[in-house]
Amino acid sequence: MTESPEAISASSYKFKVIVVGSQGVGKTSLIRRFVENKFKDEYTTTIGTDITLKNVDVSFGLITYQNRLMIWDLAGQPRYETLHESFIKGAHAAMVVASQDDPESFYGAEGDKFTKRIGVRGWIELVNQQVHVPTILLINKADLEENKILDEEIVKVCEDTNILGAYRTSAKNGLNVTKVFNTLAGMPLILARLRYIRHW
Ligand SMILES: Nc1nc2c(ncn2[C@@H]2O[C@H](COP(=O)(O)OP(=O)(O)OP(=O)(O)O)[C@@H](O)[C@H]2O)c(=O)[nH]1
Ligand SMILES: [Mg+2]
Repeated sequence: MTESPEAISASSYKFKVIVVGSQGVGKTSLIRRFVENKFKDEYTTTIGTDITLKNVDVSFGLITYQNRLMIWDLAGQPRYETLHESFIKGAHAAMVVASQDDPESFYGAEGDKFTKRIGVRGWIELVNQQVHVPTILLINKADLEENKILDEEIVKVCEDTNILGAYRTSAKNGLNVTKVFNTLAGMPLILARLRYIRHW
């Protein structure tokens, strides 16, 4: 079951946001762009899990919430799949990332435990086994000319799953990165406020 975000005060909450997706799609780079506004061309694969904290204010008109985001970044290698359970547990929102120049990161690929890739539908399934949370799909590396993932395919995946929205992003030039994180940061608030409604 999905837990409500932890209230720090009446107008501030602590959320866990998980970022999942195949190896090398840019998960760590997207987080770095959002948190530090920086980008590195060199690739250093994530080992296990990294956690980054970031305060994000979300306003609905006159009401502002000061949220503390705990952004969990999971290594994309299949051999880390045993970590998934503890990684996903307690999440309040999720981002699933694929890369537009790497169709396997979107569709998945058969293989042994070192080479298989689970793709967007596979990641959604893994997340949904444990929590039901607002989920957004990111098709990253939008700055590259090479684009092997059509809009129709993206829409189809979203219609078949619980993905709420999909954005083309670039950690390199910043396209849509802040927008996606800010959008996601507002969503668990809805769940938090629903706790005040009787009979829910
Ligand atoms: N052109 C371009 N390159 C990117 C973008 N995002 C990431 N990269 C590059 O892609 C490579 C992999 O990026 P990472 O952020 O390490 O990917 P990851 O998904 O965290 O990979 P793992 O930790 O191995 O699962 C790096 O060389 C980045 O510089 C982007 O938006 N555009
Ligand atoms: Mg990484």
